[in-house]
Amino acid sequence: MNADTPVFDVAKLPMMTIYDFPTGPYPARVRIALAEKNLQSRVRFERVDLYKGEHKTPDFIANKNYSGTLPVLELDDGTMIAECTAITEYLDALDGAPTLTGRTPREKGLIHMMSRRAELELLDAVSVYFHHATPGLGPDVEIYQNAEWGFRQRDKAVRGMRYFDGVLKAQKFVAGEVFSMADITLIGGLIFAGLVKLPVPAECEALHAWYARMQERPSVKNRVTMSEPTA
Ligand code: GTS
Repeated sequence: MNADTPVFDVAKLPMMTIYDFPTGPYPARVRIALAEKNLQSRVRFERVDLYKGEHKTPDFIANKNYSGTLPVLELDDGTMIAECTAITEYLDALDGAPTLTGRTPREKGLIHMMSRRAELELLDAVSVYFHHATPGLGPDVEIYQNAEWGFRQRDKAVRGMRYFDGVLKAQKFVAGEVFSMADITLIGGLIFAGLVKLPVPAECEALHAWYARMQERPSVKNRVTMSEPTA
């Protein structure tokens, strides 16, 4: 940065709204990203009750997110951005420091690839297991379940844990030597695995050690309480 570079002032950003469910694993991804970027003060949270199916109402589908999932980011001009990766990319682009999605083309490519891999091989697989092979969000919300598919995805998630254990044996973070969106996605996967009581195999020592380190980060530790009133 030189003397002519404008200083980024968080306080000047317009307020944004996040529609989410405080303990949800996908919402956790955006909450962690917000805290890592120090943007909490520019966000108000609106709780959408998943167990009541508030994310599947015609109004939510039409006006918030066609896919009927959380989280959703609403900008001050009413624009709705869904999908954790898209939201994280938006937040990251507001300011360069610290970067969560990469600085160079190489970093950006690797981070996106590893984050998507953490979704495909772990987080989304655990989610399918939850929705198909457990009571999930309850009978009013889970209108179609396929337990066999759910159990296959559970097994895929455990294979994913072993894959990421191998990755983390060779490098400090999921996409290389710096903390990134890919770490946040994998954290989301392990949060979800914890909620559905799907343990990380004991022999995955590198994955266990990495997760213990991640849980020390204030962004991860305080993710649920960050939306609670402070007074
Ligand atoms: N691809 C989406 C993303 O990355 O944002 C997936 C979002 C997602 O599945 N969110 C969960 C959801 O809305 C929220 S939580 O389970 O983590 O709290 N699930 C409800 C449903 O009916 O699928």
